[in-house]
Amino acid sequence: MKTGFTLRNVQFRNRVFVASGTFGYGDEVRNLVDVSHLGGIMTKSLSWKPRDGNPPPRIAETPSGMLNSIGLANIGVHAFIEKKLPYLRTLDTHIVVNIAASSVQEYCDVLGLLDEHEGIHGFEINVSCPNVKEGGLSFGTDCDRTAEITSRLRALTEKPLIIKLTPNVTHIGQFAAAVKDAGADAVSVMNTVIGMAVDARTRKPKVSTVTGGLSGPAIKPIALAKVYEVAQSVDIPIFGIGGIMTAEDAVEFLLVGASAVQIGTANFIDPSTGVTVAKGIESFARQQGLNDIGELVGALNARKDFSVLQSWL
Ligand code: RRO
Repeated sequence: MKTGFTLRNVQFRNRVFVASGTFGYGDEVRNLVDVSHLGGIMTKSLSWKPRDGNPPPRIAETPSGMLNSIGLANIGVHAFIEKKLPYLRTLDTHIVVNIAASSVQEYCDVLGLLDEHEGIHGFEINVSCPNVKEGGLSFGTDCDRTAEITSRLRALTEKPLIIKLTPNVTHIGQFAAAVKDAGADAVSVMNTVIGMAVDARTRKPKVSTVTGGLSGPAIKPIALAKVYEVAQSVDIPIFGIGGIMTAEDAVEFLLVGASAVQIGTANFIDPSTGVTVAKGIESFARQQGLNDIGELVGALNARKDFSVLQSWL
């Protein structure tokens, strides 16, 4: 069974990754997960300087989901290189570093510094954090800005450049087309959906910033629709993300057009979900008589003239 796929100059072992912010820098789950069964690890977003993030409470459970307002807490790029990268280099999987920033120059500085170091196989650019005042969504909801960041970063690296898009826009397909034209190799679809949870008795919002990013199975149908829209708009690979708990969920994302998937919230229940999903996709493909998991990509059986998306695109 062929499980892998190629992005630019990198051959990934399989199509299942762990999503940024749900697997730390790999070391938290040391001895818990055999990462050699994953396509790769997307690290927690890194900025130039360390950030403490937002005040607590910053996580709340919601029906079939999780609301977060972490606020880009991270150790900063220098501590990452010194303290985390040496361990990540020892892992038998690919490492994609996620970068977030509050200015175009900061994105360039972080990527430029990381690009010089061994053991990083690609970059995922976060233009879609819902929980910070500067940068974050103010970039990711502006198509020209998103394209500008992409072309500036493209000029700095030969490694795979993946732009992580937000669902909090009207037409995500237009953003995917803009970043493709600016040189992106792939897109990640999608970051969290802006949401809110309220405690009726205390009359308080359940996260300190009032609104946060909603993830988990609650958003899976939204994510499937966004991946489908992007797949109708561009021909670059899509990493599908949003509430994947099982191999069958992952196959649904492949069918609507994702070339690979990322496991996010499920890691907080069981950090080895990605390994289970990767094995499960393989047995599903075998049961279907396939030789290559890639045969599932975009293989949705749908009347193409029926989707309401067609009138938008
Ligand atoms: O750290 C966060 O609050 C966060 C980030 Br950077 C992101 O990209 N998505 C999200 O839901 N939370």
